Amino acid sequence: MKKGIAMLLMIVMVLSALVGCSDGGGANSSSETSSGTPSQNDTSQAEDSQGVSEDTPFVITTLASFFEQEPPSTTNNPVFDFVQEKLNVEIQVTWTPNGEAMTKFNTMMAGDNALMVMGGADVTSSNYIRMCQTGAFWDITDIIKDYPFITDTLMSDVQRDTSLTEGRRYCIPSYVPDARIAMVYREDWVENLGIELPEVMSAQDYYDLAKAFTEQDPDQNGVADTTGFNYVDDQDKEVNYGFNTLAVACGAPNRYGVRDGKVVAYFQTEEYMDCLRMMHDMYENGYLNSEFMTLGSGAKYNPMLDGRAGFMFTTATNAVTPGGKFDTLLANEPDAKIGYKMLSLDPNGNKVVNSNITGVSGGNVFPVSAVKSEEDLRKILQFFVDLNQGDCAKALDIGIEGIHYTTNADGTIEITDEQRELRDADGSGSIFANMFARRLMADDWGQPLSDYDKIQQHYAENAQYAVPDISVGMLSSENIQKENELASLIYDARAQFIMGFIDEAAFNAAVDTWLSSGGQAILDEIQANYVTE
Ligand SMILES: [Ca+2]
Repeated sequence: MKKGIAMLLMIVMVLSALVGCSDGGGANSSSETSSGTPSQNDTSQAEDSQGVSEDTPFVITTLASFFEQEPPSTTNNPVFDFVQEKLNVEIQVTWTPNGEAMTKFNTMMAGDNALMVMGGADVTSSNYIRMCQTGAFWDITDIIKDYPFITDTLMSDVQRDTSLTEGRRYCIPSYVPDARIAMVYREDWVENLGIELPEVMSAQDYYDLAKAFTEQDPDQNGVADTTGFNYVDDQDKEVNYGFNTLAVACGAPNRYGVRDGKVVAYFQTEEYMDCLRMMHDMYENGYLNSEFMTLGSGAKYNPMLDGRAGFMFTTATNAVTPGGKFDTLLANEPDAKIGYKMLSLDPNGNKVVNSNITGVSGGNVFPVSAVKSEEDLRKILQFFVDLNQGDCAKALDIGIEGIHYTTNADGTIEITDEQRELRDADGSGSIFANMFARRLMADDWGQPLSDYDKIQQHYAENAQYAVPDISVGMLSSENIQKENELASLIYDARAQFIMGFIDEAAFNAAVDTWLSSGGQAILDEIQANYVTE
């Protein structure tokens, strides 16, 4: 573990050193305007050419989404100003709330209002696939080979493949960590019960914890008023967090996998049935919350927030306190402690993490109607590279020296509370959070790491254990639509089995119906595309 972090930091530092070189300056090179002089260092390809430095700024129009109430300010934003000046670009942003990004994307594309860099692409949607097929976007499959930094550093291993459409690259996916789902749990309850949790949790360990949290009065109020597992099944969205994490811990694939050379759906495997039986057992014994079918996305944390439940599977950064998802619990129960564990141990002794269900969540595409030439396309790609290296990377990660941080004599970075707040308030911290392709986490500039940063490090460390959904990027739009149509067959059967309404024979009958109603064609298509990869 320690060794892993050390190794990671080393890699980050080596990268930083390389970046320092290509930037042609020292660690603290000046923040004045781009010199315009190409780097002296000629060790690699097009990436070092600083291709966007000419006298007139290169204009990049973009659709970007924001997560807060208001988009980050683009005026008097020190980081936004710094990047534009340094790289000699003018960025014209059209903002959209994150929840509306895909709609906005589709509306703008349909209305012929495309911008040069469009965010919000949903690579699994049939609409998007059709746009690719009809030539709406630049096919960057070959061009991107000149920018290995983008494919190596700005994409996860899983996303590199899953963001392709019919084998071609149109999209640079947003960097969603391959591994980010964890068991988030009541650490204080574990302490109350004197339980020693293993670092890597087997399915049986999850079961035992759910049982102990239900039966042993972990909140020590003398009343049997707790449930172990805060399970949520709002069908196709959050199901991958809870059920799929346990399924993967039981040794099942993540939605689709390969058995004896054949692509199968996970509900065709014995390991899936092991998981299903365990879930039913937990339901029968009250180790999981009985209202799991009705916990919509707004209510999914409620059993834990109310202090009734002990753990759930969710994004690990939700465990950060304060600022994560459990602040209201902490407000009511100041002694509550939230912990997380990311790794599961499957029956074969492999460390595994359930990866996110779609593999790709949004990304940048380049409409041919807005990017007029390959030269312009290359300028944009080079900008993506430059934005994530050297002084720009540092500005994105920690802001501007003297405004957002101070460098100590020993090279470490000091950030006061006021500076941290200013970086939030002036938009510097969030301006590039969701606009263009970016690195997963901040480089090591000697800055203090927040709890959030530390979890991001675990994401990177654990990516190697991610169990991806192999179907992403492998299906035609027709079959994606078909898959959505058929989904309720399995979701319903699963829920009914967990609640004891149907037996295994009935569950298997639902699987057979799925296969004969189009499911087999889905498996065949994944098989054909997967094997030729
Ligand atoms: Ca109790």
